[in-house]
Amino acid sequence: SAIESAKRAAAQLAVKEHFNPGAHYVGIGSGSTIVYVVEAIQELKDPRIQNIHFVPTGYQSRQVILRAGLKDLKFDSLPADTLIEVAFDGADEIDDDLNCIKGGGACLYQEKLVATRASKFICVADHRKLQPRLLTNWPTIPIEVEPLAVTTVISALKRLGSSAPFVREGHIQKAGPIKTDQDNFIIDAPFPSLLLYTDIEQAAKQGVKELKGQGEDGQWEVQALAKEIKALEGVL
Ligand code: DER
Repeated sequence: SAIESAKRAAAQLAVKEHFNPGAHYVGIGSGSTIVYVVEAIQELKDPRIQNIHFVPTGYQSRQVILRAGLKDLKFDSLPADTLIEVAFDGADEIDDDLNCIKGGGACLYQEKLVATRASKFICVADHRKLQPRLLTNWPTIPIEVEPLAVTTVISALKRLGSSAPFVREGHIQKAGPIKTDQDNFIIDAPFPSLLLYTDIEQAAKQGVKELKGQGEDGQWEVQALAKEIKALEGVL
């Protein structure tokens, strides 16, 4: 399909530009796009690849590495103070500043562990994932939660403005909640599309312009609005 070929093309470009066959440690993410990344690495047919330790980000990721005949290394076996040269992974949505929504595949915990230990994080995705702001196509923020903490986290998310956070269920493939590779639950928290600071700034400038047109009262309002923007700057 067109989407699969877009994923494959993105993976081949990512490997061509950012994969070094002489690397010692390479992170491998989870999901379907990452399969094309590993295929592209194999297609290089560079013998040095057999000396690389590929660090998985969960059970499925490790299966992709092993099925390709590559060497895997558990994250906690990485020598201390050693960085993974590059980590490849997918995402559910990405904005122009490369902020990502991760966790559609419920592997975000180890994905973020590996990403934080990598010198370079390469997000591989087809065009559907790139949006001007997050929560456009992907309406929820996935969060990994210890089962004991579910009710606490749900009420905290509601206070943060999430309309109806819910525990991800297996539905037809599993009765009840799904469990992550760490034996935790996933809460999917719906949030309205993220307001960018520039949105607020734009609205404030527009507001000031309109108020200035209202003479004396407008001036007072302008000061009040300026105070509000200052307060917002503290929050954002
Ligand atoms: O869970 C994640 O963040 C994964 O990277 C995943 O959602 C991306 O999956 P895909 O490559 O199958 O879209």
